[in-house]
Amino acid sequence: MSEEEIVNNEQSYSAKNIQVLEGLEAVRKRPAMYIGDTSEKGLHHLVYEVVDNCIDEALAGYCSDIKVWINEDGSVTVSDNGRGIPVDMHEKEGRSALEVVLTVLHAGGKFDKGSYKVSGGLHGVGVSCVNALSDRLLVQISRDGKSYEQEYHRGKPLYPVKETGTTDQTGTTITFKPDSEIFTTLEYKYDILANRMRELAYLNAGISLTMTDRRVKNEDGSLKNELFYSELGLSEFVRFIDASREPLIEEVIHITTEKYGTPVEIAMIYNNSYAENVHSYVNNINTIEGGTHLTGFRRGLTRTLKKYAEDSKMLDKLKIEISGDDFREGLTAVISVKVAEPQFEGQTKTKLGNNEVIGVVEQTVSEALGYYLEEHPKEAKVIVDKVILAATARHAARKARELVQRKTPLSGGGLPGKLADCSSRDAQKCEIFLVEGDSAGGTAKQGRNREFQAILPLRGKILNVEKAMPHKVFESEEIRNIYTALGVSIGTEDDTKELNISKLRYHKIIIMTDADVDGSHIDTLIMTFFFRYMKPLIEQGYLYIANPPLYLCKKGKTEEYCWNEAQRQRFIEQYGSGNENAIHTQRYKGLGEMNAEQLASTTMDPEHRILRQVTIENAAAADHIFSMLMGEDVGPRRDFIEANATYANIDA
Ligand code: 0RA
Repeated sequence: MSEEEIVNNEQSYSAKNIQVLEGLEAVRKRPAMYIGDTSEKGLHHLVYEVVDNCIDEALAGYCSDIKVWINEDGSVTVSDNGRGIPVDMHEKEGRSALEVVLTVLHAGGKFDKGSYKVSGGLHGVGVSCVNALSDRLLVQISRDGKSYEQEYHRGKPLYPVKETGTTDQTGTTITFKPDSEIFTTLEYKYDILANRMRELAYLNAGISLTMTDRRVKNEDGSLKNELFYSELGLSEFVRFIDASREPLIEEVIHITTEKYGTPVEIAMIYNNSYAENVHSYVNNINTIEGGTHLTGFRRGLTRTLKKYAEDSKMLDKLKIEISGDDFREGLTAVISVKVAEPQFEGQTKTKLGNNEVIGVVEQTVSEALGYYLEEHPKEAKVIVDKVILAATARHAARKARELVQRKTPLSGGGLPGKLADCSSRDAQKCEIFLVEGDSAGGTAKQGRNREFQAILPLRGKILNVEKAMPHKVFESEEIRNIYTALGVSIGTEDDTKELNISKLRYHKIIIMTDADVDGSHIDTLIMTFFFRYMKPLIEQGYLYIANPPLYLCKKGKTEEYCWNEAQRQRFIEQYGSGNENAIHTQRYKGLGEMNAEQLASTTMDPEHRILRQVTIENAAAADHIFSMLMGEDVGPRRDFIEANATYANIDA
């Protein structure tokens, strides 16, 4: 359809079609409107957008293999073995269908009649957006025995589609280099992309996704490379998330149906932890704010388990009420629905709004889980026992929690004795350092800017919340101090686990520990606590890790702090003419080895420090990792911190 036709056709005069009229110039003018933002997130979003189109091709039944490469020059290649985007001439437009798909907003699915787009990126913007935001894009098509290609610069074709040879394959390969005029960073992170590929593999059983990093060689000379493929889909996803947890039932409960035309897939298992780990997806998009599918799941679960427990007289002796939360303690589940016309709501547009989906999922769960419980009385008893245990523990936790709430300052009083508070009351400007040990805490107190920096020393290792019952967590003095100091409270009258952060006293919460193995373990313990008990603070970007230097290098009067070996080598080059022995290196093992002034200038002062922000790119992957980290192995723990705490001099 030509642009003119759209204008003249009253029927198609919808907001969606008006957008079709906009050229790609609109995307370049307001990129954030189309891909969320122009930072690291948006940069990676470009890849998801292209891959989602390949997934659509796979879900339509035409594609089995998707490959992604990060190239040496920073570009990315996404390749599939689908039908290939059509290249035939579009008579009225006077250009190829391929060019239309790549240069017209929302034109991606125009040829796909009948089948609705189940995948599609968060904003469903299509590959034309990726094209608009790329300095260079090359598309290569194999179709009808021939190969074709076309190149673009910032969305504009450099030449018409050209035939390049013959082939017996079919498929689409897109290579693009994001535009430095648009993005604030151009560096692709392997782990971020790999996490998404893994997620997509679990969500779409039977599709293989390969990820290769051409920038990184393994020891044997091969390129860093992983294949993500799942035969069993969500049940394997649940196994992956719970890899380090102890299951209470042997088999994952796996439901796959289509109800009133809506495909629903659910996998769930109970483990012996106290955490609820329910992840939900709509059209392969992680709905981190939940929505109607999650509501339906919870209702179905509560109703079915409660009815089963009552009917089998297992609750007769129980004197306390069971709440909805109790049915989900130790539950790990993934819910994936495909909705033809999803309505996304909420702050980050990741909350499903379609009301009809509540009933769809609730009925699905009720029927399938009801049937499962009848068929598996042994497992059913284990699950109900776990629910009863959760209800009992919740009553104990409530008492401990009330203790926390009483101590939470209502009007500025009652702060923990160990807290050295700052004088400003403007939370946006205020920071709190959670410092390992009283001695480093003392140094930090001396070195801080007391106007806006507060210090809370923590005694050594805080409780491992991954292993402790919730009421034990609330009984821990160190943890109560964190709640009280931050001004954060939990669970009011209705006895939920809802976190109240409206009175948060600091917008930067900075974990500051020694730069050694123990320190990194403490970082992880504290991050785990925040992940499980104060997740919104991480989601809103309030949690950071301080980054103390590893060395102080000296040559005569010249001194320089170094954060890594490369920086130290550079100092040796510059001031010792490459001679290691001409340089004096002081290795800092702990914060305590620095005096107040050194600690302040290297690690605390916003002018000079480097903070690492803790982010959750992928909640399911983080879940897997946090449960894994709590084991004895130090290796993966460090890797995690490196990969997930983004380095950024956020003060600069
Ligand atoms: C438009 C129409 C058809 C397929 C595609 C686009 C398509 C797009 C992408 C993007 C990445 N991989 C892709 N594979 C296919 C239908 C083609 C037909 O009817 O033969």
